[in-house]
Amino acid sequence: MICFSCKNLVITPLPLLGNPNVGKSTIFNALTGMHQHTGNWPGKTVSNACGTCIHNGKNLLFVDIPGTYSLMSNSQEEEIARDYICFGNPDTTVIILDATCIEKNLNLVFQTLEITNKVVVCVNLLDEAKKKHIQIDLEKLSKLLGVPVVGTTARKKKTLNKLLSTIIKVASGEIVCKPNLVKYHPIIEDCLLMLEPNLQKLLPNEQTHLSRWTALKLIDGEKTILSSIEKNFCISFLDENLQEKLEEVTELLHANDIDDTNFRDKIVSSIVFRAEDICNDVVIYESIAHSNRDRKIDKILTSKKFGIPIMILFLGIIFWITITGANYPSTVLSNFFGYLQEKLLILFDNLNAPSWLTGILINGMFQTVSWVISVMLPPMAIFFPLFTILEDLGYLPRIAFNLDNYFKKACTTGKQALTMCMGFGCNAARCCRL
Ligand SMILES: Nc1nc2c(ncn2[C@@H]2O[C@H](COP(=O)(O)OP(=O)(O)OP(=O)(O)O)[C@@H](O)[C@H]2O)c(=O)[nH]1
Ligand SMILES: [Mg+2]
Repeated sequence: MICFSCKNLVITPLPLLGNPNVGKSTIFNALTGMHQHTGNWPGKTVSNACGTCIHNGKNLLFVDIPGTYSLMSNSQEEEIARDYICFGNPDTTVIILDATCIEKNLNLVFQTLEITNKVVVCVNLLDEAKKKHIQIDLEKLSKLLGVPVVGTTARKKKTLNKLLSTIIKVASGEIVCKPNLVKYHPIIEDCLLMLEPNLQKLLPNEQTHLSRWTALKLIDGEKTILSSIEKNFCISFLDENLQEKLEEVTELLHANDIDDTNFRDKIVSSIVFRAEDICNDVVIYESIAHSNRDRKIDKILTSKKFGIPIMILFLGIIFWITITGANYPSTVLSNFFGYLQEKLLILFDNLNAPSWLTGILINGMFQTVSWVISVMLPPMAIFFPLFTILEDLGYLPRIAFNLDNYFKKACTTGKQALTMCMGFGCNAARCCRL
């Protein structure tokens, strides 16, 4: 594990964790001066990226983690995030939330609080929340979660100062977090208490705080995470005493109608209800009409009946503008390069250049480059700005949502639709020109 010195204290790399598209990379770039890919659709960051920043004379190392909705390892991104938080043992984990939909984001917060108590919650996109007339009581949120909460607008760098100082305070122990964990079904809580003592004996001394979370995973039987825990901490869950307790726990759960089919549902629903309660307490919608209008538009754009036709219409218009619109600049460029080529041929002729040199330089290199420019540049110059408008309107994530089911059948996700559209847009325009 790399550690960074902060004068009197040593801080391990600080992960920036959060749902997709909440501004992790934007915050990361603003803090470190790096250029991680940002954009208005989920899933741009696919691997961890590191960068440093100096605050009040202290060096901090941040890690931009791929966006994830949970730490339950349903995808590669979730596994990367989960492994970093579980086994990276960071001094502080920064969880970034989208201020416009805190409720959905709290799931990840509660899951992370099971693993580490050194957490700073950053409520980003406050400017967007303001536009949507949403107010958030950050102080109350902090009290309810039991960890510090800081509000930011990542595009305004100065709003990040408080975030930095809070991170340092948590990492140095100046602020001690006392997270309020979600309470599950009473029988599940009893089962966790039964397993925890055995797990505390089994886990390495510095990891005993993971006993509750590990107990949950054991009952859930999440194989990939359990084998990761065994491998990373060099332990085995085949311990006789632990297995006996696990059998006892399973019997108790079965006696209360909780089994493999509904255990995870019960966990998730407890988290969802807690998130809902917290949001009812801390989120104030100043204009119900505004939020209702957004919901109505969203419902239409993602509905089974209209979602796909609207998407085909939008993309069709963009492809049509790209293909027909690119013809004009393409012809101008091609005429210009043709004229230039003629002049260059005359020049080479006057200089008595050998025919093989004229062939290589003018008929070969110059002509190829000029064809590529006149055919490819205009469609790209039209298509990408149009695609950016769709991105800024927030329509790209809706396309990804609409196509997710179809793409899943091809063993991928709806997010790939956006890359496909980009490739398709440029290639279609290029083919038409050729
Ligand atoms: N208005 C506004 N936009 C923001 C803010 N923070 C980020 N954005 C925009 O939100 C979009 C998503 O930002 P990213 O930084 O790419 O989000 P991310 O969390 O890294 O996304 P993934 O890597 O896909 O998980 C970009 O278009 C950003 O410009 C903010 O505070 N206000
Ligand atoms: Mg990112």
